[in-house]
Amino acid sequence: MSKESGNFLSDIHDADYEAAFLALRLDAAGLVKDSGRAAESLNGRWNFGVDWYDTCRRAKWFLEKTRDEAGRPMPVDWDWESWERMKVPACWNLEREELHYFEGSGVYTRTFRYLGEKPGERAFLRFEGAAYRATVFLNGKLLGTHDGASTPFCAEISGVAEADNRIVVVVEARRRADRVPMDNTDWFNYGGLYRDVKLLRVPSVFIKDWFLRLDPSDSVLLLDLEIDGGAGAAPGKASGTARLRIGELGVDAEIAVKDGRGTARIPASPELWSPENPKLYEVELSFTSTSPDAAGGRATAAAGAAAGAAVASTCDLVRDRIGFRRISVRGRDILLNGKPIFLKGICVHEDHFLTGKTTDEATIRSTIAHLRELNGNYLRLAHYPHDGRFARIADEEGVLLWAEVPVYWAIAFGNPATYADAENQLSELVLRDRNRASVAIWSVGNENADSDTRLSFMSRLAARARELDGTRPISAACLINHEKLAIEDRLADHLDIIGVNEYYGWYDPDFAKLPRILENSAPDKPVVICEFGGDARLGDRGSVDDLWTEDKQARLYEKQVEVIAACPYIKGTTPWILYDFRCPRRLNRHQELFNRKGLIDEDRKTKKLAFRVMAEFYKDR
Ligand code: GCB
Repeated sequence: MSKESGNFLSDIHDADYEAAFLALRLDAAGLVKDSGRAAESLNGRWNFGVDWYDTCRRAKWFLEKTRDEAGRPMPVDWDWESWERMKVPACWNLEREELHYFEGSGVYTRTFRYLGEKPGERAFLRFEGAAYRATVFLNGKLLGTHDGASTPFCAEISGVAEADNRIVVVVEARRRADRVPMDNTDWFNYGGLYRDVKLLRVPSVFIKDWFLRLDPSDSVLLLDLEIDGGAGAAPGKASGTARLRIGELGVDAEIAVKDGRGTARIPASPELWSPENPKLYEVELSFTSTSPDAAGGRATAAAGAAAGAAVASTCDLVRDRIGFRRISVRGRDILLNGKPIFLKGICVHEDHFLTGKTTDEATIRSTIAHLRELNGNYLRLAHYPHDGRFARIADEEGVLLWAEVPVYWAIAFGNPATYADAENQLSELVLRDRNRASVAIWSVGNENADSDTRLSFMSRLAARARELDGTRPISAACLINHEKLAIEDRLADHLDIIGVNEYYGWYDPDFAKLPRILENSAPDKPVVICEFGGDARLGDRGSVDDLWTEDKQARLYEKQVEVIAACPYIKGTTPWILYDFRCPRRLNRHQELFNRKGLIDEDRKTKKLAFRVMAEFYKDR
């Protein structure tokens, strides 16, 4: 139906209704670092409507138009306040039985008050995770659309926010072949606003991003910072002086900022962070603008009266606790602070049987406690960015992390939009976590067949990761070339550490292939085995040859660690996986919709026999 026709009704006839929402993107370019900022939480019980036909966006409910031009009431199909309440954060799938497999659109809405506190104040909404696509509206205005289920994004509300505000977020959770991940994964597709939603207040000119780390080869701290230029100035054009203070290190350095950017090399000899000594320093970064209009005309309506009043000379100040360490690769070794290290790890999904991908500090700490019982020092956070608190807590606890983007299995490698999505998710992950000492490795994907389009897609991602962070090794979980029986993948040329998934003794019952493969291969880089394992249902016992039993799983682990221990170039292992996790592909009587490869049951408490095998292996390394 043509839009020109006189009887075209956009609410029902516009098949291309989504284009306008996609034209305004919320992505890595708009991410505001929230470390050290007082945020106000917008969590709680929001009103929620299951919008299976996506009518909120089609019929523009967010405009809240209830009267015609002449002021006559019109019938509308929404009724925010009478809608049921939905917890935020939460995966909707686990909040209502009838939503267990729901993958459509859900409309979340709530009101909040916002009174600007300071002259020139600006405000942002920050979403830590919305699965998969979120379109955000405030007071009827489109703020933008974000893609990607597991990374944070921000939307500026300055100028749009009033004293009383209505926020509407349409979250759409479809699995699609062109998404990252695509429609087929070995985990559950949770939907909703399942991580924290926050309100950030910042000065007119503010520190948008900063990256502080130790030079890989010198006693020097490297700092890059980005200042948002604020009102009146073209974005990114702020000039002034930043000041970095680390009292305990005697660091007090001034950094010139020009056109919104500053970089510095600051001599310092910090005590190095490591799993044995997770030393963190209190860091303070401030910025004072020399731009004439730092107080800004971009005041919110509520702060408007105060705009133009005198500004304090310090425009912005943020704090964080940061560890300094070096992680590198030399030949076939992985070096932490210059010394070879064996990464004693395990994979973990975010999935929790009660809360899905919604997590909390206690859950993260108990995961780390289980890692310690395994005598481990390292976790692979599979297969997507986990909650941002994970790396913060790992910083404190002294746990090394592999952080990954969901470039999983058969992504649409030839599709430029899919690449843009993957690159954006990677950028949001790196921008969120690159000040975290615990994050040791960025991974650009998992188990992708070695094709030309995949090579070009993933090598570009590896290059992008290096561009955002030149201080950490890049890896990916690759497959064995099962025809040649060798570790062989063209992507390895673009990686610093070769990750390998292998399931000898399970999917391929011929375990004898594994030692042959390791002998056949001569990698010039360190290899980490980032998956091996097999399923066992807790409490199901049998002979070591009986599939699905704890006994078979434990024997498989014994054989695996024996072969791995004898291989000179394997420098770490993360068996699959710490906990059983929900998985719609797993339909046999042992699995019952869970992947049962956990060393611990889905209850996240009860250990299977193989747990001890792994703990023994790590004890002596
Ligand atoms: C793999 C995948 C992982 C699966 C696992 C399995 O290779 O990387 O996502 O869950 O195997 O259990 O099959």
